[in-house]
This record gives sequence, structure tokens and C-alpha cells, in this order.
Amino acid sequence: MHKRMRLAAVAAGTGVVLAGAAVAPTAAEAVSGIPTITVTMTKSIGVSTSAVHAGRVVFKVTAPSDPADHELQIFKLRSGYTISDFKKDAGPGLDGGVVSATRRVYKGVNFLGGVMAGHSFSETLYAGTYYLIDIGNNSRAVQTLHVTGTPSPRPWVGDGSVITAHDMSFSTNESIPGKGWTIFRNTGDEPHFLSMVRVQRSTTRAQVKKALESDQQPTFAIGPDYELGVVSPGSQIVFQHNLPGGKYLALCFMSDPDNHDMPHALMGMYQFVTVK
Ligand SMILES: [Cu+2]
Repeated sequence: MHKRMRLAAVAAGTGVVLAGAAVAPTAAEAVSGIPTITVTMTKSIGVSTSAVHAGRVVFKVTAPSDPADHELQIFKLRSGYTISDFKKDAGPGLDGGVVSATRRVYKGVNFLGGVMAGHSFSETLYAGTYYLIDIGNNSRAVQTLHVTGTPSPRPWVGDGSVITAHDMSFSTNESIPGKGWTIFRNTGDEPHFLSMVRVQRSTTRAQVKKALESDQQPTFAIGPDYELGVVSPGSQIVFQHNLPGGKYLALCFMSDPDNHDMPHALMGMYQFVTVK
């Protein structure tokens, strides 16, 4: 589906490529009253601070030399599951269709989103250890971020637009501004992510279904595309975007362990979104 090796890389399973031209990175704008954590992605992952007080933050994700090859994913581990468990399970589970490993990852990891390099997102951090990984390539780099205390009151980021993921669909008739901050929220029981690509106005669900079920490159995807990291049930992030107006196709390719690790998109998790 994508040139990136996804955390949930299912491209190998479907052979579908829906990626358009990459979005040109935009400079992140500072948001007043909210601390910014700059994440610099090379072969390793650098953070501007490795310890922060709980509360809303903005992550500004950069990759100075090759932004198209880097995408941040952040997560926390649930009790009883370790980073070495995750490293052991992620490949077989999320890439390899080993259902038992997928189940362990979904149970043990609380995915808290992320963005492609060149973009920013905001969320509220709570006490504990956060892990930062690069899902844009084969890097095994891991960085930690330590959060302490209880959340301080800080201003909200966002302009009211929302894209909601369910099991296995996105809400219908979602519309977001071209430039702004939009909530991506997961109200389902499985982790989901959001991959968006601009498509021709005439594109129909039937065409998308056909493309997903075939090995052919879809002709309706015109780009640019935009992709967010994985968000676990009950969580949300607010992502910054600057996209040309038009009709977009939102997709999620996470694996469903209840259905032999079938990618969600093949279960109908795709929807058109309007960018105004
Ligand atoms: Cu999904």
C-alpha cells in the first residue's frame, strides 16, 4: 500500500498501492502555552527533552535529510508486557500474520499515534514511560520519553474537525479544513490508523473495493497522501495538516486477529473524507 514499512505492514498481503505523491513537509507552527517536543529522526531518534511534566504537548517531527522515509509512532506498554516482548512480537504479528503475536501486541501496547516527518501532532501525556519508534523504515531505533506528575492545565489544540475510527469503518461524511488541526479518534475495540490519499472526485466505493481486492495499482489515487501512526481504542491525537482541497480516501490497514489478521481495509474500513 505504501513504500513505508508499516508497523502494520500489510502491503505484502494485499499488493495494493494507494500512495500518491508525498506531501511537502511544512514548518510546524508553535502553539502558544503548550510545550513543544521536537523529535529528530535519522538512523536514531533524538528528542529535545527526555523528561517532561504531564499535560498537553505538541510533537514536532522532523527528519532533516529524508523526511519521506521517517514516521513517528509513540506508545506505552501495559503492565506485564516489555519492550523486548514488543520487538519479538511486532514482526511476526503485525507483518507476518501470526495471529497469536498480533493479539499479544494489541493487549500489551497502548498505541498513541504519531505522524510522518515534517508534521506535528498534539496530545495529552500522562505519567509513565513513552516509547518512540520509527515506522517509516527498517530502523530499530527506540527512544524513551519520561513523563511525570499530573497533567497541568494547558490550552486546547484543534479547530473542531474530527475523523473517527470504528471497528471496521470511519464515520461517514467527515469534512476537515485544508489547513488546521484535526482530531483522529479511535472509538473501536482494535487499534486503528489513518492513511489518507487524495482521489479523483468521481471515485466510488465499488472502485476502491475492486482495487483493494486486486493486485493492480488504482488509477483514482492522485495524491498527496498523509498518514498517521496507530491509535489504540479510547485514545485520540490532534494532527496538523496542510492539504489541498478535494476528495480523499481514508483507509486503515491494521490486522484483525479475529479474522486471521485480515487488514481492516479489506473488511470495509475505508471512507471518503472531504478536505475543504
Ligand atoms: Cu483499523
